[in-house]
Amino acid sequence: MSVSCGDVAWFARSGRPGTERGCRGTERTEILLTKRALITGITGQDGSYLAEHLHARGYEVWGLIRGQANPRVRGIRKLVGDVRLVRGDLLDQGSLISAVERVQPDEIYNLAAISYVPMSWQQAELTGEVTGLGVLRVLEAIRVCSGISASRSPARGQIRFYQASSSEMFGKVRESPQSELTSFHPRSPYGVAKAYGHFITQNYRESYGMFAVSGILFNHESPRRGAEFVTRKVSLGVAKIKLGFERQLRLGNMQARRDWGFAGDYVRCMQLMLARAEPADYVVGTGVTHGVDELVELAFKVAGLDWRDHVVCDAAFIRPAEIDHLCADSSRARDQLGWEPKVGFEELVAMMVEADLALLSASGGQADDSFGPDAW
Ligand code: NDP
Ligand code: GDR
Repeated sequence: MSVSCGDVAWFARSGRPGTERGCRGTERTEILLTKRALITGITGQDGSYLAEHLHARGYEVWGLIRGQANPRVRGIRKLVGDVRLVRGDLLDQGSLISAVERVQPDEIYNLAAISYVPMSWQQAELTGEVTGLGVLRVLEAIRVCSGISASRSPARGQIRFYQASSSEMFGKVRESPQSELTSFHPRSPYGVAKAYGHFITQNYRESYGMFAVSGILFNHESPRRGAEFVTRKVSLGVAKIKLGFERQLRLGNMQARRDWGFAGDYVRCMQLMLARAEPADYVVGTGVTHGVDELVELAFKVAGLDWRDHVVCDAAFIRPAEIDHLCADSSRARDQLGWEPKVGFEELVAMMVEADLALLSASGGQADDSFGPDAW
C-alpha cells in the first residue's frame, strides 16, 4: 500500500507521544503509524459520521462518553464496531486531562455541545458552561498534557485541535453570504457560547502556537439528525402522517432561511482542516439557501402529500430572537482544501423522508423523538 504526504492513511505504530512519523520531502518512512483521533460528541450526528470517516481512512478512533450508562453508546458501537471509548465530560476539567493522557491522540475533534438553539434560552448558564467554557477545558487539557506554557510552544506534530464553530455566530448578519471575515452578532445564548469557543480557540493558537482551528459550519442534516431540529422534525412528521400515525405537524417560523447541507459531506472537511500544514479557520456550507416553507413543501411532496393539509403554525415554536437568513461563502474551503459538498438539498430531503418512512414502517411508528410534539 502506498501513502502520500498529504494523506493520512497511516498504518502500524510505535511509541508515543512525539514519535516522528510519515513523510519528509519525497522520503517515505519505513514505519507508518496509525493516526489516533479523539472525538468529543461522538454519540451525536456529526460524531457518528466523523468516526466512520476517520475509521475508513485508517485512524484509530476514540470517543469521549459522558454519564455512567449513556444509552447512545450502543448506537455508535453499531455504526463503528471497533471504536474505543473513554469517559469524560466537558464540565469536568480533570476528566478531560485524564482522557487526553489516556488516549494520547494526534487529533482532537471537539464536537460536544448543547447544540439545540431553543434549549439555550431555557438553560443559558449550562449552555455557556458546556458549549462555551467546555472548549476552554479541552484546550487546557491539551496544553497541560503537552507541557505547553507561555514560555514553551509545542513542537510540530503535537495534538491538533478542531473546534465545531457555527454559523449561529453570524446571527443578525452584517453581510451576505458570510465568510471567515464576516463579523459576529449572535442571537441566542448558544450563538454567544459558540463565539466564545471560537475566539478561545483562536487565542490558544495565537498565545501558545497550538494547531487549533475552527470550522464555521452551516446547518447540516441527515437521517441521524436529532428529532428536535427542523429538518428531522419535518421528515419524521411527514413519515408519521403518511403512515397514518399522526395527522398534523406543528412548526414555528416558516420564513426562516438556512444553508442546509449533508452531514456526511461536512465531516470530510473537518479532517481536511487538520491535515493542512498551517492552521486556519474555514466557513463550510453549500452557498445555497432555502426557506423552511420550501423544506416543508418538498418533504411532503416526496411522500405524495400536500403540506397545506397538515402543517399548522404554532407560536409556541417561535424563538425570542430569530436568525432570518444564513448563506455560506465557502470559497476558502473550496480553494485551499479542495472541499465540495456532494449532496444537494433535494437529495438530502428525499434521503431523510425515505429513511424515516423505512424506520417508522419497521418500528410501528416508534421513533427517538421522546420530547414529542411539545414546544421546546
Ligand atoms: P448533537 O447535538 O447531535 O451532538 C452533541 C454531542 O455533544 C452529543 O454526543 C452529546 O453527548 C455531547 N455532549 C453534550 N453535553 C456534553 C458534555 N457535557 N460533555 C461531553 N459531551 C457532551 O450535535 P451535532 O452532531 O449536530 O453537532 C456537532 C457539533 O457541531 C456541536 O458542537 C454543534 O453545536 C456544532 N454544529 C452543528 C451544526 C449542525 O448543523 N449539525 C452546525 C454548526 C455547528 P450525549 O450523548 O452524552 O448527549
Ligand atoms: P438551527 O436549527 O437553530 O439553525 O441550529 P433548527 O433546525 O433548530 O432551526 C432552523 C430554523 O427552522 C426554524 N423552525 C423550527 N426549528 C425547529 N427546531 N422546530 C420547529 O418547529 C421550527 N419551525 C421553524 C427555526 O426557527 C430556525 O430558524 C442548528 C443546530 O444544529 C446548531 O447546533 C447549529 O450551530 C446551527 O444549526 C448551524
